[in-house]
Amino acid sequence: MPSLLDRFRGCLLGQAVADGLGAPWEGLPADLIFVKGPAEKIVQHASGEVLQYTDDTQMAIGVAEALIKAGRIDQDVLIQAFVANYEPDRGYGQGARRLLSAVAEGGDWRELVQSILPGGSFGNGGAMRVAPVGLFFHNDLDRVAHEAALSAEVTHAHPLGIDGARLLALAVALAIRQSEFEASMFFSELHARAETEEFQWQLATIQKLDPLDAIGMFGNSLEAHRSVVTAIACFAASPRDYSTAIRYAIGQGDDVDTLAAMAGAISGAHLGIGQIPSRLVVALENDEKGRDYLGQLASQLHERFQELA
Ligand code: RVK
Ligand code: MG
Ligand code: MG
Repeated sequence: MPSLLDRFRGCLLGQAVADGLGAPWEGLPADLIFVKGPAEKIVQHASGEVLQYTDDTQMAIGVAEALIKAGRIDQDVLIQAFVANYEPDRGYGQGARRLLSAVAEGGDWRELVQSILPGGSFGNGGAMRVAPVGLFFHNDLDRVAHEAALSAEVTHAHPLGIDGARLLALAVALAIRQSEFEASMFFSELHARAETEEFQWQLATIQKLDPLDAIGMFGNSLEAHRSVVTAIACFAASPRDYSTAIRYAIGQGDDVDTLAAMAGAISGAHLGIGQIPSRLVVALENDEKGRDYLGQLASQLHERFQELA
């Protein structure tokens, strides 16, 4: 069984690798990925090219850094971490880009988060970056749900954007808590904590299905309610094999960097770093906040977790 530290490493690196595998294909339809890929070949990554992660992982790094600093989600510390790390060419959502640029120029996120997108963003940006919250609070599911919502609120004011983050963080926490994946308990815990009708419906439905059959049912685009349960299903359909979970995610088409990043974070948390193919981990970019940094960040987050436990 992997150690807790291996699971922390598996989660952060599993997300980054999957994000990098999916990134070149983001926005393309599934049939084109099948023709040019296919997903199975993409996951083998024989090309030798460096895997560059995108906004998904860059923001997850910010969440981990903010947790290490404050020991909880302090929303002002978090938004400053996002701004400090922000590199616009990492492929941010349009609303997120406008919000982070405005905060960098002195704007107040509490006002911007309500005004940039009407009713607040329901994008999957709150969910794609939230995995460190699931790691850090995995001993207490109510706390996971609470802190995940706080982490989403700085950029995503819409209830669906927040619920997506809550559920993805809970999926990471449950993936750690279950040494042997057990689908019915996993999905009933998620269902019990979903707060929006849409996610409650999706999680009630998935409990009646084989996860493999459910992957194609709940969408593949960048709205939280069209991607979060899909990514969770990719993990649930392959709980013992990281590459297969990522292949399922990339095979969906459209928002594949994010589907893969979310599935990769859950799978990595469940299986640990030792189960992620090392040829993929070594292909990950290793500049300032690349592979080595992600490994150190996982260790620091684990250390801080132990201090506060
Ligand atoms: C590009 C209307 C809304 C909306 C609302 C739509 C990166 C907008 C990552 C918006 C992920 C988009 C993804 C994304 C993460 C959201 N009314 N439209 N109330 N709420 N939308 O900008 O971080 O790839 O079209 O908040 O959630 O890899 O631009 O960003 O795939 O959803 O972006 O929402 O996006 P944002 P995000
Ligand atoms: Mg992205
Ligand atoms: Mg994306």
